[in-house]
Amino acid sequence: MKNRALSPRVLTVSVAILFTILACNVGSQASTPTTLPPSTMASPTTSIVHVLYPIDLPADRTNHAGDQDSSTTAPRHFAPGGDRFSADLFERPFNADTMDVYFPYLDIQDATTYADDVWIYMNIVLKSPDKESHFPGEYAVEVDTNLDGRGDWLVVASALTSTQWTTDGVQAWQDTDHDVGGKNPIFADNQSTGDGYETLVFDQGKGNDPDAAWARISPKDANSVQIAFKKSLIGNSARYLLGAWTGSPDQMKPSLFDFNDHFTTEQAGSPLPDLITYPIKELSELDNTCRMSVGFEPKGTEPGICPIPPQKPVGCPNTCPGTSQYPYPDCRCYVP
Ligand SMILES: [Ca+2]
Ligand SMILES: [Ca+2]
Ligand SMILES: [Ca+2]
Ligand SMILES: [Ca+2]
Repeated sequence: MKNRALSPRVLTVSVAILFTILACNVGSQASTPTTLPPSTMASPTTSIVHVLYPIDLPADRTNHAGDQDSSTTAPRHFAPGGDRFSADLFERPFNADTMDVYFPYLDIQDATTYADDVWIYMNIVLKSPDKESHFPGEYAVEVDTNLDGRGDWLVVASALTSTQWTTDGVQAWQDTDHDVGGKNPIFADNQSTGDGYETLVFDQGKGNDPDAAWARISPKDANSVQIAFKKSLIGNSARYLLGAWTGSPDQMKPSLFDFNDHFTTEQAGSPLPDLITYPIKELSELDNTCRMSVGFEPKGTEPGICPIPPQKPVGCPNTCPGTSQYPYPDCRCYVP
Protein backbone atom coordinates (compact mmCIF):
# COMPACT_ATOMS: atom_id res chain seq x y z
CA MET A 1 0.00 0.00 0.00
CA LYS A 2 1.30 3.42 -0.91
CA ASN A 3 1.30 6.04 1.79
CA ARG A 4 0.09 8.68 -0.59
CA ALA A 5 -3.17 6.77 -0.84
CA LEU A 6 -3.77 7.15 2.88
CA SER A 7 -5.75 9.96 4.44
CA PRO A 8 -3.81 11.97 7.03
CA ARG A 9 -6.03 10.54 9.76
CA VAL A 10 -5.29 6.91 8.82
CA LEU A 11 -1.61 7.68 8.35
CA THR A 12 -1.39 9.30 11.78
CA VAL A 13 -2.88 6.29 13.48
CA SER A 14 -0.79 3.76 11.56
CA VAL A 15 2.35 5.66 12.50
CA ALA A 16 1.18 5.71 16.12
CA ILE A 17 0.69 1.95 16.07
CA LEU A 18 4.05 1.41 14.42
CA PHE A 19 5.68 3.47 17.15
CA THR A 20 3.96 1.37 19.78
CA ILE A 21 4.97 -1.88 18.12
CA LEU A 22 8.56 -0.69 17.76
CA ALA A 23 8.56 0.42 21.38
CA CYS A 24 7.29 -2.98 22.49
CA ASN A 25 10.02 -4.69 20.47
CA VAL A 26 12.76 -2.71 22.21
CA GLY A 27 12.15 -4.60 25.42
CA SER A 28 10.87 -4.21 28.92
CA GLN A 29 11.78 -0.54 29.17
CA ALA A 30 8.72 0.20 27.02
CA SER A 31 6.50 0.80 30.01
CA THR A 32 4.61 3.83 28.68
CA PRO A 33 0.88 3.18 29.02
CA THR A 34 -0.87 2.89 25.68
CA THR A 35 -4.38 3.92 24.78
CA LEU A 36 -4.52 1.62 21.77
CA PRO A 37 -7.33 -0.93 21.83
CA PRO A 38 -6.20 -4.44 22.82
CA SER A 39 -7.05 -5.80 19.39
CA THR A 40 -4.32 -3.68 17.79
CA MET A 41 -1.62 -5.31 19.88
CA ALA A 42 0.48 -8.25 18.82
CA SER A 43 -1.07 -11.46 20.09
CA PRO A 44 1.42 -13.66 21.97
CA THR A 45 -0.30 -16.83 20.76
CA THR A 46 -0.70 -16.05 17.07
CA SER A 47 2.08 -13.47 16.52
CA ILE A 48 -0.33 -11.38 14.46
CA VAL A 49 0.82 -7.78 14.35
CA HIS A 50 -1.65 -5.19 13.13
CA VAL A 51 -0.35 -2.06 11.46
CA LEU A 52 -3.50 -0.40 10.16
CA TYR A 53 -7.05 -0.41 11.43
CA PRO A 54 -10.10 1.68 10.54
CA ILE A 55 -11.06 4.74 12.56
CA ASP A 56 -14.39 6.46 12.06
CA LEU A 57 -16.76 5.98 9.17
CA PRO A 58 -16.78 8.87 6.66
CA ALA A 59 -19.48 11.50 7.00
CA ASP A 60 -21.00 10.83 3.60
CA ARG A 61 -22.52 7.48 2.76
CA THR A 62 -22.15 5.72 -0.58
CA ASN A 63 -25.56 4.04 -0.41
CA HIS A 64 -28.32 2.88 1.87
CA ALA A 65 -31.03 0.20 2.16
CA GLY A 66 -33.97 -0.05 4.51
CA ASP A 67 -35.31 -3.35 5.79
CA GLN A 68 -38.47 -4.66 7.44
CA ASP A 69 -38.90 -4.40 11.21
CA SER A 70 -40.15 -7.84 12.25
CA SER A 71 -40.71 -6.76 15.85
CA THR A 72 -43.99 -5.25 14.71
CA THR A 73 -45.49 -8.67 13.95
CA ALA A 74 -43.29 -10.88 16.15
CA PRO A 75 -46.00 -11.28 18.84
CA ARG A 76 -48.18 -12.85 16.12
CA HIS A 77 -45.32 -15.12 14.95
CA PHE A 78 -44.84 -13.90 11.39
CA ALA A 79 -42.85 -11.34 9.41
CA PRO A 80 -44.43 -8.17 8.04
CA GLY A 81 -42.99 -8.71 4.53
CA GLY A 82 -39.63 -8.47 2.83
CA ASP A 83 -39.19 -12.21 2.31
CA ARG A 84 -39.01 -13.54 -1.25
CA PHE A 85 -37.40 -16.97 -1.25
CA SER A 86 -37.29 -17.09 -5.06
CA ALA A 87 -35.22 -13.88 -5.12
CA ASP A 88 -32.90 -14.74 -2.19
CA LEU A 89 -34.46 -12.02 -0.05
CA PHE A 90 -35.15 -12.99 3.55
CA GLU A 91 -36.87 -11.68 6.65
CA ARG A 92 -36.58 -14.50 9.17
CA PRO A 93 -35.22 -13.33 12.55
CA PHE A 94 -37.24 -16.11 14.23
CA ASN A 95 -36.78 -19.68 15.38
CA ALA A 96 -37.92 -22.51 13.11
CA ASP A 97 -41.37 -24.10 13.04
CA THR A 98 -43.10 -22.18 15.83
CA MET A 99 -41.67 -18.69 15.16
CA ASP A 100 -42.38 -17.88 18.80
CA VAL A 101 -38.85 -16.71 19.52
CA TYR A 102 -37.88 -13.41 17.88
CA PHE A 103 -34.19 -12.44 17.73
CA PRO A 104 -33.91 -8.63 17.82
CA TYR A 105 -30.12 -8.81 17.37
CA LEU A 106 -30.67 -10.55 14.00
CA ASP A 107 -33.40 -8.23 12.72
CA ILE A 108 -31.89 -5.78 10.25
CA GLN A 109 -33.65 -2.41 10.24
CA ASP A 110 -31.33 -0.49 7.99
CA ALA A 111 -27.93 -0.77 6.29
CA THR A 112 -25.64 2.02 5.10
CA THR A 113 -22.40 1.78 3.14
CA TYR A 114 -19.39 4.09 3.20
CA ALA A 115 -15.96 4.18 1.61
CA ASP A 116 -12.72 6.13 1.91
CA ASP A 117 -9.33 5.76 0.27
CA VAL A 118 -8.56 2.49 2.04
CA TRP A 119 -11.73 0.95 3.46
CA ILE A 120 -15.24 -0.09 2.55
CA TYR A 121 -17.62 0.07 5.53
CA MET A 122 -21.07 -1.27 6.32
CA ASN A 123 -23.15 -0.03 9.24
CA ILE A 124 -26.01 -2.43 10.02
CA VAL A 125 -28.76 -1.22 12.34
CA LEU A 126 -30.41 -4.08 14.22
CA LYS A 127 -33.57 -3.88 16.33
CA SER A 128 -31.49 -4.19 19.52
CA PRO A 129 -28.58 -6.10 21.05
CA ASP A 130 -29.06 -8.92 23.58
CA LYS A 131 -29.43 -8.34 27.32
CA GLU A 132 -25.65 -7.99 27.72
CA SER A 133 -25.60 -5.32 24.99
CA HIS A 134 -23.78 -7.78 22.71
CA PHE A 135 -24.52 -9.12 19.24
CA PRO A 136 -24.16 -12.92 19.43
CA GLY A 137 -25.12 -13.62 15.81
CA GLU A 138 -23.16 -13.46 12.55
CA TYR A 139 -23.08 -10.19 10.62
CA ALA A 140 -21.91 -10.14 7.03
CA VAL A 141 -21.36 -8.09 3.92
CA GLU A 142 -21.73 -9.85 0.58
CA VAL A 143 -19.89 -8.24 -2.32
CA ASP A 144 -20.59 -8.65 -6.03
CA THR A 145 -17.62 -7.11 -7.83
CA ASN A 146 -18.71 -7.69 -11.43
CA LEU A 147 -22.37 -6.78 -10.99
CA ASP A 148 -23.76 -10.05 -12.32
CA GLY A 149 -25.66 -10.94 -9.14
CA ARG A 150 -23.22 -13.72 -8.32
CA GLY A 151 -21.57 -12.84 -5.02
CA ASP A 152 -17.77 -12.88 -5.07
CA TRP A 153 -16.85 -12.14 -1.44
CA LEU A 154 -18.41 -12.63 1.98
CA VAL A 155 -16.96 -10.76 4.96
CA VAL A 156 -18.41 -12.21 8.18
CA ALA A 157 -18.13 -10.95 11.77
CA SER A 158 -19.21 -13.15 14.69
CA ALA A 159 -20.28 -12.44 18.24
CA LEU A 160 -19.52 -8.75 18.60
CA THR A 161 -19.00 -7.57 22.19
CA SER A 162 -16.89 -4.40 21.93
CA THR A 163 -17.01 -0.91 20.47
CA GLN A 164 -13.32 -1.22 19.56
CA TRP A 165 -12.35 -2.49 16.15
CA THR A 166 -11.20 -6.10 16.24
CA THR A 167 -10.30 -8.86 13.81
CA ASP A 168 -11.40 -11.48 16.37
CA GLY A 169 -14.22 -13.48 14.85
CA VAL A 170 -13.86 -11.77 11.47
CA GLN A 171 -13.38 -13.83 8.31
CA ALA A 172 -13.36 -13.11 4.58
CA TRP A 173 -14.46 -15.84 2.18
CA GLN A 174 -14.13 -15.91 -1.60
CA ASP A 175 -15.98 -17.90 -4.23
CA THR A 176 -13.04 -18.70 -6.49
CA ASP A 177 -14.88 -21.24 -8.66
CA HIS A 178 -17.87 -18.95 -9.27
CA ASP A 179 -20.65 -21.30 -8.25
CA VAL A 180 -22.36 -19.01 -5.73
CA GLY A 181 -25.84 -18.49 -7.14
CA GLY A 182 -25.81 -21.68 -9.23
CA LYS A 183 -27.21 -21.40 -12.72
CA ASN A 184 -29.18 -18.23 -12.04
CA PRO A 185 -27.55 -15.90 -9.50
CA ILE A 186 -29.99 -14.52 -6.91
CA PHE A 187 -32.87 -16.60 -8.28
CA ALA A 188 -33.74 -20.07 -6.95
CA ASP A 189 -32.39 -22.97 -8.99
CA ASN A 190 -34.12 -25.95 -7.43
CA GLN A 191 -31.12 -27.26 -5.55
CA SER A 192 -27.46 -26.76 -6.35
CA THR A 193 -24.42 -28.86 -5.52
CA GLY A 194 -22.15 -25.81 -5.49
CA ASP A 195 -19.82 -25.23 -2.57
CA GLY A 196 -20.69 -21.52 -2.14
CA TYR A 197 -17.91 -19.45 -0.60
CA GLU A 198 -15.25 -22.15 -0.24
CA THR A 199 -11.96 -20.23 0.17
CA LEU A 200 -11.11 -18.67 3.53
CA VAL A 201 -8.81 -15.80 2.52
CA PHE A 202 -8.73 -13.97 5.87
CA ASP A 203 -9.26 -15.59 9.25
CA GLN A 204 -9.07 -13.28 12.28
CA GLY A 205 -5.80 -11.69 11.20
CA LYS A 206 -4.38 -14.72 9.44
CA GLY A 207 -3.90 -14.32 5.71
CA ASN A 208 -1.83 -12.29 3.31
CA ASP A 209 -2.94 -9.04 4.96
CA PRO A 210 -3.48 -9.22 8.76
CA ASP A 211 -5.45 -5.95 8.61
CA ALA A 212 -7.85 -6.88 5.79
CA ALA A 213 -11.15 -6.92 7.75
CA TRP A 214 -12.44 -5.61 11.09
CA ALA A 215 -15.69 -5.26 13.02
CA ARG A 216 -17.11 -3.58 16.11
CA ILE A 217 -20.30 -2.45 17.79
CA SER A 218 -20.88 1.16 16.80
CA PRO A 219 -19.59 3.49 19.52
CA LYS A 220 -22.33 5.96 18.56
CA ASP A 221 -25.33 3.64 18.35
CA ALA A 222 -25.82 0.65 20.65
CA ASN A 223 -28.12 -0.97 18.06
CA SER A 224 -25.58 -0.93 15.22
CA VAL A 225 -22.70 -3.17 14.19
CA GLN A 226 -19.99 -2.02 11.78
CA ILE A 227 -17.82 -4.03 9.41
CA ALA A 228 -14.82 -2.59 7.55
CA PHE A 229 -12.63 -4.26 4.98
CA LYS A 230 -9.91 -3.04 2.69
CA LYS A 231 -10.67 -2.22 -0.92
CA SER A 232 -7.52 -4.17 -1.75
CA LEU A 233 -9.17 -7.32 -0.35
CA ILE A 234 -11.69 -7.32 -3.21
CA GLY A 235 -9.20 -6.30 -5.89
CA ASN A 236 -9.77 -2.55 -5.63
CA SER A 237 -13.02 -2.74 -7.59
CA ALA A 238 -14.32 0.74 -8.31
CA ARG A 239 -17.85 -0.55 -8.90
CA TYR A 240 -19.58 -3.12 -6.74
CA LEU A 241 -22.82 -4.21 -5.11
CA LEU A 242 -23.07 -4.73 -1.34
CA GLY A 243 -25.70 -6.63 0.63
CA ALA A 244 -26.03 -6.98 4.41
CA TRP A 245 -26.72 -10.30 6.15
CA THR A 246 -27.37 -11.54 9.66
CA GLY A 247 -27.85 -15.09 10.85
CA SER A 248 -27.32 -17.54 13.65
CA PRO A 249 -23.98 -19.38 13.53
CA ASP A 250 -25.76 -22.62 12.62
CA GLN A 251 -27.52 -21.03 9.66
CA MET A 252 -25.03 -18.57 8.18
CA LYS A 253 -22.68 -21.03 6.54
CA PRO A 254 -20.61 -19.61 3.65
CA SER A 255 -21.00 -22.92 1.81
CA LEU A 256 -24.80 -22.42 1.62
CA PHE A 257 -24.79 -19.30 -0.60
CA ASP A 258 -27.11 -18.70 -2.37
CA PHE A 259 -29.45 -20.14 0.26
CA ASN A 260 -32.33 -20.51 -2.19
CA ASP A 261 -30.20 -22.91 -4.25
CA HIS A 262 -29.51 -25.17 -1.26
CA PHE A 263 -33.07 -25.56 0.05
CA THR A 264 -36.38 -26.14 -1.69
CA THR A 265 -39.24 -23.77 -1.01
CA GLU A 266 -40.87 -26.46 1.10
CA GLN A 267 -37.72 -27.15 3.12
CA ALA A 268 -37.15 -23.45 3.72
CA GLY A 269 -40.73 -22.59 4.68
CA SER A 270 -41.93 -18.99 4.75
CA PRO A 271 -42.40 -16.33 7.45
CA LEU A 272 -45.46 -14.95 5.62
CA PRO A 273 -48.71 -16.37 7.01
CA ASP A 274 -50.62 -16.15 3.72
CA LEU A 275 -48.30 -18.63 2.01
CA ILE A 276 -48.86 -22.38 2.05
CA THR A 277 -45.23 -22.89 3.07
CA TYR A 278 -45.67 -20.91 6.35
CA PRO A 279 -43.98 -21.14 8.88
CA ILE A 280 -40.20 -21.03 8.38
CA LYS A 281 -38.57 -24.44 8.71
CA GLU A 282 -35.00 -25.37 7.75
CA LEU A 283 -34.11 -21.79 6.75
CA SER A 284 -34.55 -19.74 9.92
CA GLU A 285 -32.74 -17.19 12.11
CA LEU A 286 -31.72 -15.19 9.04
CA ASP A 287 -32.18 -11.68 7.64
CA ASN A 288 -30.74 -9.78 4.68
CA THR A 289 -31.16 -6.65 2.61
CA CYS A 290 -31.34 -5.96 -1.07
CA ARG A 291 -28.01 -4.99 -2.68
CA MET A 292 -26.73 -1.44 -2.77
CA SER A 293 -24.82 -0.10 -5.78
CA VAL A 294 -21.56 1.78 -5.28
CA GLY A 295 -19.51 3.56 -7.95
CA PHE A 296 -22.01 3.41 -10.79
CA GLU A 297 -25.51 4.44 -11.74
CA PRO A 298 -27.65 1.30 -11.56
CA LYS A 299 -30.18 0.44 -14.24
CA GLY A 300 -32.39 -1.27 -11.69
CA THR A 301 -32.16 -4.59 -13.52
CA GLU A 302 -28.98 -5.82 -11.82
CA PRO A 303 -29.88 -9.07 -9.99
CA GLY A 304 -30.61 -8.47 -6.31
CA ILE A 305 -30.33 -4.71 -6.50
CA CYS A 306 -32.47 -2.50 -4.28
CA PRO A 307 -35.44 -0.95 -6.05
CA ILE A 308 -34.63 2.42 -7.53
CA PRO A 309 -37.13 5.04 -6.36
CA PRO A 310 -39.18 6.29 -9.29
CA GLN A 311 -38.21 9.69 -10.52
CA LYS A 312 -40.38 12.35 -8.99
CA PRO A 313 -43.17 12.93 -11.47
CA VAL A 314 -43.42 16.34 -13.01
CA GLY A 315 -46.46 18.03 -11.58
CA CYS A 316 -49.24 19.67 -13.51
CA PRO A 317 -49.55 23.43 -13.42
CA ASN A 318 -52.06 24.21 -10.73
CA THR A 319 -54.65 25.79 -12.95
CA CYS A 320 -57.72 23.93 -11.73
CA PRO A 321 -59.79 24.69 -8.66
CA GLY A 322 -58.87 22.46 -5.73
CA THR A 323 -57.37 19.11 -6.78
CA SER A 324 -59.81 18.45 -9.58
CA GLN A 325 -57.22 17.64 -12.22
CA TYR A 326 -56.22 14.55 -14.19
CA PRO A 327 -52.69 13.39 -13.35
CA TYR A 328 -49.67 14.38 -15.40
CA PRO A 329 -49.21 14.26 -18.38
CA ASP A 330 -52.92 14.69 -18.96
CA CYS A 331 -53.42 17.69 -16.68
CA ARG A 332 -56.96 18.41 -17.88
CA CYS A 333 -59.32 19.74 -15.30
CA TYR A 334 -62.25 17.59 -14.29
CA VAL A 335 -65.47 19.04 -15.67
CA PRO A 336 -68.27 18.75 -13.11
CA1 LIG B 1 -34.74 -8.50 5.33
CA1 LIG C 1 -35.42 -7.10 9.07
CA1 LIG D 1 -29.46 -19.41 -8.10
CA1 LIG E 1 -17.62 -21.89 -4.74
